Amino acid sequence: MTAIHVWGIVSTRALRVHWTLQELGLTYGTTPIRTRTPEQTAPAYRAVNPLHKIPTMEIDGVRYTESGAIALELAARFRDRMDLWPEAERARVLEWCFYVAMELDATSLYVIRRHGDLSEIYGEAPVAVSGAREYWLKQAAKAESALADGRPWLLGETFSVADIMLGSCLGWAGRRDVAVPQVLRDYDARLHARPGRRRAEEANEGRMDTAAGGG
Ligand SMILES: N[C@@H](CCC(=O)N[C@@H](CS)C(=O)NCC(=O)O)C(=O)O
Repeated sequence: MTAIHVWGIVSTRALRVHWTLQELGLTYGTTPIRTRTPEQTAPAYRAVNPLHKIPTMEIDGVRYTESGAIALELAARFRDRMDLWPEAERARVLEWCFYVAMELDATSLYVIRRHGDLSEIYGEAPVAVSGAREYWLKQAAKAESALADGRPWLLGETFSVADIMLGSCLGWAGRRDVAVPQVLRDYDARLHARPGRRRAEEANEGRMDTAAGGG
């Protein structure tokens, strides 16, 4: 059996990994490291991930960082359980993943977070924050328009890693008081109704024994 271990809880990026694992019905070990705690910067975790960011995943003795890459690797390895990265839509899923990681996460929500709530660490930058709020809405229009025809998921009837990536950012946006178009709110409600998402929230909040599976 494949040995999987995840470092990181209570984080949007860690949620992506827990969510993928939960959709796939896998059991795994978790080290419940949180951001901005002494455990995150301690030598023990620096030995796992020199940048001491979360999440990190180890699978069959090999470690990976970057939540999107981890989710895709899991999808590729375990597609016989559930196909979260359909071959026919390979590049489309990648397109959505890079869009989420770059446009919604790195240049919008993370800017708002770093220079808003976390400004004591990263510095005040009100112009950057208000610019990022506008940029978020402009970029979110791409996802809004893809879902405007009433399709349940980004690819249509097939739920994929693209939805895990986008869904993680919608939850994050909700907590940052960022405007979210109604089409994306409805989609977010569908995502929250998935048992895999509910289990992922439990795992990401440290309320689940992920090695045993189930909540
Ligand atoms: N691009 C990375 C970002 C990882 C990341 O920044 N994680 C945050 C928590 S959500 C973190 O560890 N922040 C603490 C720090 O930057 O020191 C990914 O998607 O995995």
